[in-house]
Amino acid sequence: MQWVCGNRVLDLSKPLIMGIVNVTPDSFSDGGQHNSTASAIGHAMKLIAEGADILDIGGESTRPGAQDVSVDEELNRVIPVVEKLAQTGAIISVDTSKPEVMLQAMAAGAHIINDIRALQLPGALEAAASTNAGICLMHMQGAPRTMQQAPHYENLLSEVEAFLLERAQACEAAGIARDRLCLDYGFGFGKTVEQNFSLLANTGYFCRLPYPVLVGVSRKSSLGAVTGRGVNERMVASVAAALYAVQEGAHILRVHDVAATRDAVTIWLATKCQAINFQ
Ligand code: 9MG
Repeated sequence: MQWVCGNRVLDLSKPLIMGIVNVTPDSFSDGGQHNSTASAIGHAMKLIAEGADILDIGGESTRPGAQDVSVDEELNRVIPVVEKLAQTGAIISVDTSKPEVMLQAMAAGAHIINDIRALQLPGALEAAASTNAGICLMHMQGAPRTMQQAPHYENLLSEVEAFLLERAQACEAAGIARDRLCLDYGFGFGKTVEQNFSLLANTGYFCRLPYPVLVGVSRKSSLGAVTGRGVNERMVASVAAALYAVQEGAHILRVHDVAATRDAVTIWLATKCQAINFQ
């Protein structure tokens, strides 16, 4: 399987690692450490050195309860970082729901639009369609500020699947080729702990669809709920959950801890290769 992202074609025969670069002063796991352009760029370079295949640059926190950020503020945070990192040849994803940010990020050299709102804001679908970006469509019930208040599903898997397929069809109807799309069931976005683990356990259910699947479990509160660990102590839990997703067929892992995830995926691949050789 391949994912067409701008002028790049990503080979998905092995899992890819998307490193998270938050340019948000209130980011839940970076504590504002990377809120300046320079420190975000420095952090991104470190993630590349650790083995990131893609960098996901975000200027708006998506944690539960997070406040909205204006278009201008998001542009000020994200665009200088995208411009600089694009010069390095890295594959750049922009984590945004705002059409203006999508357009300016693509003009600045980004390759992927990662939208937790699946291009549902006014003008977002049209903006994305006017570019050649790869698109990640994510499922969320509700909105970040309120999504954890009372998540409810009659049938979790089929409702998430129906939403993702509806958004993919809307994209294709707007002229976005199927090979530019990627789906994400949205671990942590309007789901209980049990629902999150049910989705993770059923990653393969989504991987049977004709789209690549991106999974983002890194440092999320459901991992803390099960392990009792604080946000900065969840690396092992994050890697374990990511590896479960890979074993189920996930194509892209969105992670904070690139080096640890890279090691885990390398061992998983080495083992898988032997399993194939001795069959
Ligand atoms: C921006 N962001 C935060 N968590 C995410 C997740 O799980 N998936 C995607 N695609 N984006 C996310």
